[in-house]
Amino acid sequence: MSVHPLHVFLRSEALPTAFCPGCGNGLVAGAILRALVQAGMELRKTVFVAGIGCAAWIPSPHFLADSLHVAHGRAVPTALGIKLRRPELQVIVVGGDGDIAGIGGNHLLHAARRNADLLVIMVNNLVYAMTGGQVGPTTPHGLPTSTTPYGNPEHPMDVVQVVAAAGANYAARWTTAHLPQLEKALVKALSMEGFRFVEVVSPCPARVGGRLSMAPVEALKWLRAQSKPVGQAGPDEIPVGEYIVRDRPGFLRALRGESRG
Ligand SMILES: Cc1ncc(C[n+]2csc(CCOP(=O)(O)OP(=O)(O)O)c2C)c(N)n1
Ligand SMILES: [Mg+2]
Repeated sequence: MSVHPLHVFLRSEALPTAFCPGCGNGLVAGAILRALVQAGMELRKTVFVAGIGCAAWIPSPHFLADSLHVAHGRAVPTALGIKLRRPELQVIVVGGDGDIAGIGGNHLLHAARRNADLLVIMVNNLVYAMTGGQVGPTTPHGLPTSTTPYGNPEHPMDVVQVVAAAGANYAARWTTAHLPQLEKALVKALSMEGFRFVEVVSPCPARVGGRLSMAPVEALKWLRAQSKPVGQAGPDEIPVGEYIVRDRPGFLRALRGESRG
């Protein structure tokens, strides 16, 4: 039997995965590992931090790397603490839309404002999936969820735009139907300092109604057809690409006074 080359980065006891059939989290996991290899990063010099939720299970239990599971929404401040104490480590946060933008939204905002030297990967499946598909900050207007059975009366937040406006060095969105672009974005983000944010729109066939509950291949085709470059996307389309690329000094250099003059 042939063994996939990325197997060296996976904990064998975590396989087969607990993710549902058709979940996008496996695609995101593969993209992260391939990007780390392309960027020449060593897993032993990488620390993953995750809060709570399905997406927060991408690094732990799957990756053969140091990883922390912390309280819901608190991955970003925990990761910043690690980075401040061990600046030589690449610190990567992985989590869901509910964890990162909902429950941890205030941490996200201020880490971006500080340009904290972290890479944050937010898997946006449009709902709080692990707990049953409740409405969240990224749920599209009108989408039925378990807590809005007649359709979401609220409008979603464009988290990438918010993070870019708050002061991040890098902010981009792709989907699980754009894996080469996603990998390229992650490789670029890994080479930069400061706050880097990559959102991945991802299907959840188990907990999301509407189009993302379609059969996996159909859902990916729909995601691809629905995506338009940033600035060209209509109201019901998904803007993909880079929102901001800046080279302001990151938080660590700013603390050392290296950002002045
Ligand atoms: C403080 C706290 N509040 C609520 C929960 C319940 N909870 C566990 S997972 C989860 C949903 C996470 O959603 P998201 O971050 O979008 O990840 P997904 O499961 O969709 O990948 C919630 C609300 C919790 N564990 N802790
Ligand atoms: Mg979610």
